Amino acid sequence: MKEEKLWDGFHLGSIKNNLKTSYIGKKIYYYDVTDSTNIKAKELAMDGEKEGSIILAEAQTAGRGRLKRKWLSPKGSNILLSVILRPRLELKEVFLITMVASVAIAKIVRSHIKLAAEIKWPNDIYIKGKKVCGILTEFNTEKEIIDFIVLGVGINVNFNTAFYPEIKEVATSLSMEKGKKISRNKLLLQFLFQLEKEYEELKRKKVEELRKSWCDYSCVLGKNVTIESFGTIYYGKALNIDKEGSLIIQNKEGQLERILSGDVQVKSISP
Ligand code: BT5
Repeated sequence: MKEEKLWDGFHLGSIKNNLKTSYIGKKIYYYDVTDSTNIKAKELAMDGEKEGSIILAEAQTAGRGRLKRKWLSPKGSNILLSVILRPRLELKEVFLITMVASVAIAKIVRSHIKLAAEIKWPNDIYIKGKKVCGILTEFNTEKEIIDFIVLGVGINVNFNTAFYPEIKEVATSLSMEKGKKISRNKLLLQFLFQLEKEYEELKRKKVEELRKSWCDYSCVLGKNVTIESFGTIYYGKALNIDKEGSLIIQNKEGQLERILSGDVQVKSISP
């Protein structure tokens, strides 16, 4: 009798053969288990690793989100990835990289998986009100200039979140939404291709186009929101996002407030 395989690892040979990028993903550091792909990527970047190299893992023992939060992912189910980038950006422009990744993910999920992915400010991708992907952009600076950026991406692909009480009410996966298993290999190839495309556009200074795509996919703009940002609660209508990624909201008194980062709850759809 054939032994049933519990999970299928990434097929690196096939990924390399089918990769349609010029530099993103050309070099892959692949781990069965690691602490965090972002930690590994930072170490490599500090040692001078080239732009475009990626760190891919089947499981993480210290997968992380913002503010020391945990990122959960059972072995071999999802995409756990970090990309080393070396853009010429100023510190205040770093959010553009999160925008590039968000737009790339929303586009591929919409066009290839045919699910209505939306971007939830500042760093999530949602489907039908549940989180399917989180992005963690980290960086090191040298003399006020960005030396490298580590773009960490966790996409729930074949993850049955129902078994994880901590997140089951708020998280979903592509397979849960689609009702069938999704190929991680194909999705990874599609993501790397789209990421390079969007990143190249950014290098050509197409910031306004990027911002427009981001706004088109946003599930926050135009809605009444509650935002918790570093211990302060803000209420208002989300109006826009500026070039630096701050969310502009209009409070009840009609004043505009600019919020750098935080956790959003969408309250209701505005007329
Ligand atoms: C994020 O943080 O959403 C960024 C997550 C980035 C993870 C990737 S995986 C590859 C790379 N290596 C790393 O170590 N990290 C990156 P944040 O917005 O702070 O959201 C974290 C919160 O999301 C947690 O506190 C949970 O509530 C929830 N969460 C944890 N795991 C989740 C999952 N798999 N799907 C959906 N939500 C999850």
